[in-house]
Amino acid sequence: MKILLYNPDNEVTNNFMPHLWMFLLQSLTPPGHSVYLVDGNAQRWSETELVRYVQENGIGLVGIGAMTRMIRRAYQVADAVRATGVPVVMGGPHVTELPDEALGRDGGPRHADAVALGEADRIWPAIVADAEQGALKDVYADVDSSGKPLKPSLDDYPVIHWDRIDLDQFNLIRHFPVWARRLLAHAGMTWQSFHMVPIETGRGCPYGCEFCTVTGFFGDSIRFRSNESVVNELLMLKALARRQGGKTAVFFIDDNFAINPKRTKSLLREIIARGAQVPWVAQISMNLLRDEELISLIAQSGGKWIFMGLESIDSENLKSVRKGFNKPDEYGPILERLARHGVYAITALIFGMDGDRPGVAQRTLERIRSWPPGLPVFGLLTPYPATPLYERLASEGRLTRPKHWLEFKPFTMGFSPLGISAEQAEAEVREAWESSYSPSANASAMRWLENGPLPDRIIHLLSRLAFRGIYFPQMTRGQWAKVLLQNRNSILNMIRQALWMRFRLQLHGPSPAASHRAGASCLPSDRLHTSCGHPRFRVARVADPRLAARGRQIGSKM
Ligand code: B12
Ligand code: SF4
Repeated sequence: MKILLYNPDNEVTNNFMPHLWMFLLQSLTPPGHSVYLVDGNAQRWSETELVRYVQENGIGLVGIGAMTRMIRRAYQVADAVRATGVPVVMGGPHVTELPDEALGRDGGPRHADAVALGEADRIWPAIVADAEQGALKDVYADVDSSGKPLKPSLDDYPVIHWDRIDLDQFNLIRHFPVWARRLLAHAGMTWQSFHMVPIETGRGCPYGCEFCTVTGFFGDSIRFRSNESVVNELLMLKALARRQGGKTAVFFIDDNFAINPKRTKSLLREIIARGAQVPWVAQISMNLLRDEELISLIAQSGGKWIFMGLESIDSENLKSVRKGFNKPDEYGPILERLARHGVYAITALIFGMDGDRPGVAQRTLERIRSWPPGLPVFGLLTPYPATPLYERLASEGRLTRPKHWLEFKPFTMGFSPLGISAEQAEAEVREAWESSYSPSANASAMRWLENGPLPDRIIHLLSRLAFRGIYFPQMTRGQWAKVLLQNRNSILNMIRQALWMRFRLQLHGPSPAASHRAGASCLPSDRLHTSCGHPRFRVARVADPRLAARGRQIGSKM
């Protein structure tokens, strides 16, 4: 049977990385079937185009995975496919939380022939077998005889053959503008390809933050892959990049990569010992980053960016969403410690919490400006279905759009906040994005980093330009041209420095900065600069592209 796995586009941004579930299910598909993968973020097909693809390729089963944010789009596609008589199975967090909606058992239309609840690793082969027999059941779930959900062990995690998959469509360099490619080349980064690949090393987070679906979905039991299987995957990717004359970076998509610090350190040590370092990004909660040894291992093993859910700079807010383990007073020192090791942070902040008042953006921005430059992202507190937050707001009668996902509007409140109006909370988010990614904020970040290696700074600038696109539409050439024009001073400055560096190289051979690229280390400078309001460290490590190409089209079809 021919199976199509489809990931709907998110209707807001392009994507910087493929979605792991498709590759995982493909690896878990029993022999004898052909699996086609289409990521709607790369192949922006209309329903008609997708249906044509299904028909022309004789697809017998379509699998669609989606988070809540993409579910409206997922249902549209599913409806169009089902109308042709091809069965659709849906999986992922949203349908796990609301299976009746997808199956039309809540009074609404039916969108799926079957739904897979929770982790589908072990139930996928049965779904495929039933579909082949034309005998799909409504619901598939990995449960024991008493109906209790079973969580797959990751001990026998399948090999995802990235080296056999045509990753060309995921090559982010292809989508870099010419000036950026030249800039990278002048700085010695002459890669033919750059891929960001998702790898999971473990599942689960026991913290149970009120707004998060993870503890409910994966359970609070944490499971890990063996170090060996993760390191082998990294080595495979590294060899692949070498063969292609390119670069691969990895996003460890575990919800909390250091949830068991002992195990994380042992994995990082093994990465270092086996020479499996690639530039990587991971999500780690800030309370786990107090550990200097962990940070040092992160840096040595290739860690470049850590995604941290800081959520709020107010302790009371954090307590109100069960995230009191975040200590706002520690944010600055931890971010500075990371920066001293050449590791920077993507910091997620949420507005609309019960303690927020008008002016929350300004207060938060002031705090952010005192930190080393990172990539802040701002959102509104969002009641995702089946979260404790959803239940609380529903019981308090505060949900204004109880099915906000069916009328998805980015950066729009779904409930009435307590100390601020919904409109004001939305305006605060806008202000925070506007200010954080303004040309002057970008220039200030570049000044802060000016003693760091040039490749680091180029990547940082590209990342800033791309991250802006999470809030402000940046999907067309015209929109990009405007952003580039606005940031021309920072860009020209970087081009000047790249040319100067090349000139010096030709004249004198490798400079100390170039030896950093070769992996030399140096200690943080002891001087503190305050000319632009930030403490400044001399950073020895070199970053490679990671989230730099957010806002590009990628996709997979095999
Ligand atoms: C990586 C990731 C991202 C990436 C996504 C890009 C990418 N290419 O992967 C980035 C960083 C961009 C991202 C952003 C966001 N994310 Co996110 N993300 C994740 C994360 C950490 C990992 C996803 C993953 O690959 N998991 C591993 C795979 C194997 O698990 P899985 O996808 O669930 O798939 C399994 C099952 O669900 C099932 N399955 C899935 N699909 C299908 C399909 C079929 C047919 C079948 C049979 C089975 C099946 O089988 C799989 C194997 O068991 C998850 C948390 C998590 N651990 O899952 C959050 C998560 C998915 N994200 C979440 C959220 C809320 C967001 C944001 C909205 C946050 C925000 N406010 O901005 C944004 C929105 C992004 C966008 N533009 O649309 C929520 C979603 C909750 C929900 N109900 O929708 C999650 C669950 C985290 C959370 N805190 O609750 N995210
Ligand atoms: S620490 Fe992160 S993954 Fe864990 S429950 Fe909280 S928000 Fe979710």
